[in-house]
Amino acid sequence: MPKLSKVNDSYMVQYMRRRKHNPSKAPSKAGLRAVTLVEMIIAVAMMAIIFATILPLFAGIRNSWDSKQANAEAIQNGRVLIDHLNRNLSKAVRIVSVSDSSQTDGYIEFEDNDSNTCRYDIAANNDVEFGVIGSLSDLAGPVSQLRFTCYDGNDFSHPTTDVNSVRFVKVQTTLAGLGALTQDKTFSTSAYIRTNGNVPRIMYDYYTRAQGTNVFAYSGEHGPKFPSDPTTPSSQLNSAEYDGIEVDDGSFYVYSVPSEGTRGLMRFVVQIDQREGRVGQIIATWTGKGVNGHPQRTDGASLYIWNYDNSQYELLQDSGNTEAEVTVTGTRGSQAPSYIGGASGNTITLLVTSNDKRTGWKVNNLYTDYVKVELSPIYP
Ligand SMILES: [Ca+2]
Repeated sequence: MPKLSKVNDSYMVQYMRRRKHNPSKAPSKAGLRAVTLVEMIIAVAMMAIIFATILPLFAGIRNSWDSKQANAEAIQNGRVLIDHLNRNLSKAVRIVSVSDSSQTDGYIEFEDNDSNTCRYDIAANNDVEFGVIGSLSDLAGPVSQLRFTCYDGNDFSHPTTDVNSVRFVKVQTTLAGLGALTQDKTFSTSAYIRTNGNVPRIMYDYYTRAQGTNVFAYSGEHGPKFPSDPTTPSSQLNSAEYDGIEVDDGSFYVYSVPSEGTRGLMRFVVQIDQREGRVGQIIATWTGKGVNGHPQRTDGASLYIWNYDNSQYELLQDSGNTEAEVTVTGTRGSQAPSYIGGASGNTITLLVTSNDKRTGWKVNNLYTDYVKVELSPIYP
């Protein structure tokens, strides 16, 4: 006990003495506060530096997360879209219409199993839309590209938009990046068209049909480029003359325009065996040449088809100014039944005219080598 109190006493006494003799060295209240502030300022400054270093890291992590999510979403969108295209195109019965392979905002129309005509295209909001024509709805997007490239069954190097020869469709679409965080992503797929290959064209010409019975040809001259009725000219070819237009062989039926100021005309009338509602397409082809002997007159010939609904000829193709033998051709698709008519309701009428009139004694000859009409049937 005395020992302890002695020790305590001595410490206490020493402290008090020190304080008494040297008061400035003793810790005061004010001194304690000053030290804490400095420490706090230093601490705050250090924290600011640390946060300044760490925060961008957090932002980076968050950006990376967001971009991964957006990219994943884009890939998901793309896969769903491509799967949709592939599934539906593979079930197409026939292609009705398709955009050129160079078109980046392309479209395709096709007939499905239920005879609905469906369509893929890019909507106004840049989404890909799909549905039966007249009621399309958005599938996925936005896309910056939707491109259809079609081929026939034998040639995969030259794209075609001839819907009757399309057997294979390639689709390419690019989903636009969602904001600055993602990149554009391009997806592609392809599909074989099942049944177009089983739809051969039905061909009518002057070799396979009965001349003067269900296929007719007439020649004559005319001032204007084409008549306003489907019965001019009316002078039918004889048997020897028909021989010239049976086969595409360089032997011709030649109509030589007899009068000054007129053109040569040939009218071809083909009676078909199909009902007009079963005709998907009419493809008319004429091979021959128009030769005008006058140097200032135009050579060549033009092919027309009679529209039975509008009662007028429509130009299919003009050969241009050439004396050479040419093939002019033209197709009528969705409105094909308008070009089938006549008394028996099964007639297609074509007209070929010289591109220019006869002048003076210079010859104006219309040579016909071959004519045919092909039909793409629609099967039930
Ligand atoms: Ca011939």
